[in-house]
Parts: sequence; structure tokens; C-alpha cells
Amino acid sequence: MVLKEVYNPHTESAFDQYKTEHASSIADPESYWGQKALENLDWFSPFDAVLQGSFTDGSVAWFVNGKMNACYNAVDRHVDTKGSQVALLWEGDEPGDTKSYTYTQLLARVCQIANAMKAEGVKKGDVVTVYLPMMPEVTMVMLACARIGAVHSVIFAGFSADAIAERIAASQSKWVFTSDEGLRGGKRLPLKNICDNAMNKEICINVVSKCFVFERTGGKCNWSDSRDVKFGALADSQRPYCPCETMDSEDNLFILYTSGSTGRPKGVVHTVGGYCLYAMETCKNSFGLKDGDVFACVADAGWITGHSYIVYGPLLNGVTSFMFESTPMYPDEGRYWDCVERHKINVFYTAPTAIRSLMRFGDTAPNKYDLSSLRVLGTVGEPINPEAWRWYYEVVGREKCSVVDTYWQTETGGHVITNYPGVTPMKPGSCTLPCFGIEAVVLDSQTGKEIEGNDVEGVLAIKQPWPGVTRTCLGDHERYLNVYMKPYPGYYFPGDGCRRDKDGYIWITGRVDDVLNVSGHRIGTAEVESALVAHPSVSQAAVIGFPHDIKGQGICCYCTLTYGHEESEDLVKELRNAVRVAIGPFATPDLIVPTPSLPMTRSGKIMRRILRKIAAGETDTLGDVGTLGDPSVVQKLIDKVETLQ
Ligand code: 6R9
Repeated sequence: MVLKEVYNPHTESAFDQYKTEHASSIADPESYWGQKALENLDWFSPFDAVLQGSFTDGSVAWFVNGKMNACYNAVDRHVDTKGSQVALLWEGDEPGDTKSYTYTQLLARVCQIANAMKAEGVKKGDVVTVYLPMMPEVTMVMLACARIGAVHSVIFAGFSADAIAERIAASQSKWVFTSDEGLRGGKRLPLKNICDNAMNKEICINVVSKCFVFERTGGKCNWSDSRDVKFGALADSQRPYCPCETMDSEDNLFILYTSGSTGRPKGVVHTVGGYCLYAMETCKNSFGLKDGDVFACVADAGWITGHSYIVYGPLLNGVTSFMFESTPMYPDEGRYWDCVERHKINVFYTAPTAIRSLMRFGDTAPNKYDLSSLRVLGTVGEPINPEAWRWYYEVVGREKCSVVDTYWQTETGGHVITNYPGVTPMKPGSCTLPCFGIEAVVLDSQTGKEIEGNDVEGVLAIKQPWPGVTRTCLGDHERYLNVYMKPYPGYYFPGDGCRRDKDGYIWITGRVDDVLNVSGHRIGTAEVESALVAHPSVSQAAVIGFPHDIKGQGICCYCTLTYGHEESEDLVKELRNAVRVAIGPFATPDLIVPTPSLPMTRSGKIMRRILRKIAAGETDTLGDVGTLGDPSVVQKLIDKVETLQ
């Protein structure tokens, strides 16, 4: 079948309405967002101004002096009208192992957790590290933090002890949540023990006061009576009501560490009012939410996608949020579709890498299940290749669902470019058009000037503040300015390249900095390189991404060895492991290429462009290698990579 360029399940009038609303949201963002904030959020006391500050000096503030509470908006306010509706629907690792909490029940449990935290001494403004598996408690703890004004810092449960320690130390987090173990794909993960290894590292000594431990499997784990608290039991003994802290709209709601092109991971900060409004509005618009929907975002709560579209977005909108503990392949490749059938899921949101890996098994699995409840299918994390898009649309969606390709980042808080279901004509592979309130422009990367017209290519930038934009990097506002605001003054710079096609549609062409996107996980090449050079055998490392059929990008590490170290299979294994230990298993290199030297310019710069081409097998388009100090290294590397691949 030929791939069509444009898919049109939309109505012309809805598309025109989008264009009008988008134009007015850009022309007058203050009245647009001011009205949305009053209509959609409950305020304890109203704001004095809608927007203050600018990108130029990094001083953006929304709903100035407004007072509210994110947990109140996500839970309490629905209890009167939707108390008996399921708020959180959880499916555990084993099919059919489910739990559900109505809005009334969720409120009670969140309050008990909040009271238990207070009893242990957690205060407004404290940073609380959350290293939990996908159990319902991860959502409850985030909401309980929001309730008492503590700032959650969720760390994806795939991160290693080194990575956790770095984040605990950077945020000086006194409180850490974890569970005895995690359970995924039938395997137990020793989360508490990993956490202990982190908390016992030198950089964390005297930082952590208490470790709050939930029981997930009942498995054995290390225990320290002075530091560890059996938190489930403590919460059981608490009163099921806890008052909400009155928060300023610009108080911190959470931090989330994410990779950048240089240095250590950044603590991206989101604040209460703007983030809530943006998560709520984008969830509603991008997925065309309807009252009573069962909304399934199968990402991990430890990534921004989980924050905005498992926890805050769906609950602020008062729908049922589905949480999934397992993997798409467990016990077999029909698991997602089995969940859709049993739970009558209406909106399903996943990543291209998952779609590609399921597509390899063919159509049998999705065809076995009743998927008629589905209305909208979402994708996020990386560009989706048109073949995967078509499979999702035709085989999963049976050509009846909209596929929304949502482009955004940790820093944007919510979607910034996506089609809206039933509104925007779809083009497989393009995230299409900007969301309400987003003025997306294409800049010339060299001059920083806006490129007008269609059929053009450059870097993506956003021209004016929107409520969900990150306000700072924890403890490092300078870095915030340098990374997002200063590259193109007056614009927010997300770090992605893009093309605007003949119809004005945006196509993301990938990162223009040294950040890799492996199965939708953002990984800084600098982090991988620093893990490698920390090994005594490596003197220099250059890490680059190369095209990978399933993961989108694979990780290729070129390493020069220190004198006296020989290349061997064992060494390659050790180096792979060094990266797993420093970051986590999801960052395991696909290729390690030991080499006597790297292609360098005469001024000593590693020629990454050439390394990229070699790893991608594009050796006939290497370009000019004449400026290299030693051009012969190139052929040696080409031969080597060929034997390894
Ligand atoms: C939500 C999330 C952000 C980076 C982003 C871009 C890539 C995300 C995309 C996409 C093309 C999409 N990205 N969604 N590229 N099309 N629909 O993934 O956040 O982990 O911070 O990653 O992911 O490169 O800059 P985060």
C-alpha cells in the first residue's frame, strides 16, 4: 500500500476554528491564558497579572501572586461531582493484576501519605526524591508532595546508584522514597538496595535524613533502622484528610533531571500555576479528551511524559488515568492490546520505539483483541517514521483513530507542536502545527534570523512565553540562560532542527546539540564520555549516535586506550558496564570501538561529523578529510566498524 501524504479525518470547520483560536492565542497571550486559568483552575486567591517578564532575561512568571494547590486541582475539586469515578486505574506486571482508586479513595490515600510525610518532618520547599517503580504510590507520592508544598524530584527507576546519588546531592534532598523491589516483565529489580548504594556514597552522606520504603514484592532488602521507614504502614495509621498548603503560582512544583549537551544533568524546574494549566490544556486539546475517558499513557512516571500525562494532565481534567507497570512484550507482544480491550481504553499514548518493536511481530497480536474503544493514538519522544505511523494508524487504529504526533520536551512542560484529533489533517512523520499559545518559528542557525515562508529548513525556536515553560535550572540560572535563552536572544531554543514543508507543517529533524535520543531516552554524549574516560584504560572517548531500526538511535563509543592497555572482548564488556553503572542500563552502548587514535583537526578537535558517518555506514559521503591531522585514521576506523557491526 502506498503511504498517503495527508490523512484527513477532520472537519474543515474545526481546522478553521483551530487557526482562528491559534492566531488569537498568539496575538494576545495574556487574555487567552488569563481566561483559561480562571475557567480551568481553582484559585484560593486570584492573580494580579497574567504574565510578567521575558525570555530575554529569563524572568518569565505566570499568574503573578495567584494562590493555588496542584493536588487540590487534580483531586479534591473532583470529589463532589466525580467522587465515585475511577481516578487511577493500575495494571501490574501480571495481566489482570489490577487496582483502582476512585477520586474519593485517591484523595484519602494521598492525604494519608501527606500526613505521614509531615509526621516525619517533611516541610514546604523540601526536595523529595522519588525512586519508585510504576506502582500507584508513585502518583500518590507526587500528589502528596504537591499537597504539602514539597518539591518532588522523580528519578526513573532504570537509573543507576551513581546517577541517583548525583541527583540527590545536586538537589540536597533530605527525603527519598523507594520500594523494596520493582517488578517488570517478570523480573525483580532491587530498588531499595540500589538506593542504599546511592545514599551511602560520599556525596550523599549527611544529605539524606530518611528513606521512605513502600512494599511492592515483599522481597528482602537491606535495612537501616535509623534511616529507613516502613512507609505503607505509617501511612495506614494516618488521618485520611490533610489540608492543602497554599502555594504561590510561581512556587516550585517539581524538578526533573534531564540530559544536556554538556556537563551534568540539569534540574529542570516547573512551577505550580503555569505548569498545571499547561498540562491540563494540552492533555485536553491534543487528545480531544471527553468526560469519562480512560486515558492510557504507558510511559514511565519518571520521565516528563509520565508527569504531565499520567499524573497531572489527566487528573486535572478529571478523567481516569491508566498506569502500567509492565512492558509491551510481557507475557507476549499482545499485552498493550489486551489492556486496551480489558480496560476499554479510549486514548493510548506511547513512543515510536515501542510501536516499531511491536510492528516487527506483525498484525496478529493487535488483530486478536477488541480495540474498538480506541479513539486517539498518541506518540512522543522522537520523530515517528512514516511506516510505523501507518502501522499504528491502520492496524491498531483500524483507520478510525487519529494519530497525534506530539513534539515537546521536559523543559516545555507539555506539548508544543502536535496535530489535534479531528481538527488537523495528519501527515505521517510530521508533528504538524503549533499548539495554542505557541508561536513556533524556524531560524537560520548561523544568523539567528527568522526564515519566512514554506519549504525551508533551520532550527526550531519559540517566540513568546507559554505557561508551561521551565523557569530555571535548579541552583544554576546561568546555565538556564545559556542553554535556552542566549543562543537566539528573544527566543526559547529547544535544541532541535526542523523543516517547514510546503503546507507550513513542521518536521523535527533531530537534536542539533550533543544529545542522543535512544528509545526516546535523552542521553548526553558528554555523560557517556565521562563514564568511559573514568575507566583507567580509556584516555579519550567520542560518543555519537547512529541510526538504529528499533531504538531510533544507537550509541557508538570510539575509545582510545591508555598506554599499556590492550583491546579485548573483556575490556569491551567492562566499558559497556562502566556506562551502565554510571547512568543506567538504558544507556548501554551498542558499539564500542577501541582505536589507537581519533580523527582530529589540526587544532585538536575531534571530528564528530566523520565519526557519525562512519558509524552510520555512510562512508562514501565523508566529505573533506584533508584538514585532519592524520587522515589515515579514517580508513582504519571504517574497517574496524565494519567488522564490529
Ligand atoms: C517529551 C520528551 C525531548 C526531545 C526533543 C526532541 C525529541 C520528543 C518528539 C521528538 C520528534 C516528536 N522529541 N517528541 N522529536 N517528534 N514527537 O520526549 O521529552 O525526554 O525531554 O526529550 O525528544 O528531540 O527535544 P524529553
